[in-house]
Amino acid sequence: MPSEHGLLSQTFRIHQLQKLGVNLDKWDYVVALAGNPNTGKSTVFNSLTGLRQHTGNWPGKTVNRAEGAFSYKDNRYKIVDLPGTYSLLSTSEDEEIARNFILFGQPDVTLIVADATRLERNLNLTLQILEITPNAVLCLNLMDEAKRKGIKINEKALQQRLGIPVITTTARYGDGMEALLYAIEQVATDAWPTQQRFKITVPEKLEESIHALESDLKELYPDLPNTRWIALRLLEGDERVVDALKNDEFSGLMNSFQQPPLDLNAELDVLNTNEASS
Ligand SMILES: Nc1nc2c(ncn2[C@@H]2O[C@H](COP(=O)(O)OP(=O)(O)OP(=O)(O)O)[C@@H](O)[C@H]2O)c(=O)[nH]1
Ligand SMILES: [Mg+2]
Repeated sequence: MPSEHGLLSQTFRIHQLQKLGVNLDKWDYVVALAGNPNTGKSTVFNSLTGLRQHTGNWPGKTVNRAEGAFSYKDNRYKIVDLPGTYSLLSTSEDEEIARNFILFGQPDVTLIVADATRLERNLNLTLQILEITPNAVLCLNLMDEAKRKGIKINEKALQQRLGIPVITTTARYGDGMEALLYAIEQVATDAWPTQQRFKITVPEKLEESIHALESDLKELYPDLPNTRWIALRLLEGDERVVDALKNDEFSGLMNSFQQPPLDLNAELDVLNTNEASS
């Protein structure tokens, strides 16, 4: 039985996912599929979900969204294919969708699909995602291409530095998918050790400013997830985040927490049924 606070944040999260357009039929865990454009995200998505998928648009946007389901061992997973982006910081609609989903949807696992032949560029997005959430898996895809080009990657060292599972795949031929599923399960079920997670250290002065801003944010929005991330963006002058604060967008998100939708109990029933049957 989750604690009262746990239950509240769970119901909040369910509502966030609904607002972000995720169908809540039946799932135990939500996986967000992120990565640079053209790294094989959709290939991985298809390989994991087969025909259990449907497509539409992101709510209020013209950007395509694919959502699918798969099961592994005893758990059911909902997976959402995010738009391909090089960063989560600037101003395109794609980046906003990916960023908002990872930040406010709080997926259980963010699966980052990277092009193994362009690792340096791809790690940029990886680090930005790790700033938001430690619950990630890095999939180094296009390994056939990397081998052909004579690129060797020490994935064990990378795994150690990043503190998340790093799995090599050739999604086009389905290579590495079982290992990928296992890694997703490890992170989703908290079986992956958390003590060595990646942390970006910043100068002490900056840390003080982050703390000051964080406590203001927490006072204004007690349930806002990732206040550290938002404080960092405010200090950088990220226009989107500054605008969100000015336009009281965060407050809108919090309102939905304080006034849960009428069918919330039905959603909780679904959750409880899932818990009971798993
Ligand atoms: N050689 C090779 N090609 C791959 C692999 N995985 C995917 N591809 C190919 O790479 C191309 C892009 O794959 P997608 O799955 O569409 O990539 P994506 O990341 O979804 O692309 P966007 O949604 O446009 O960002 C396709 O032609 C795939 O067949 C792989 O492991 N090896
Ligand atoms: Mg795609």
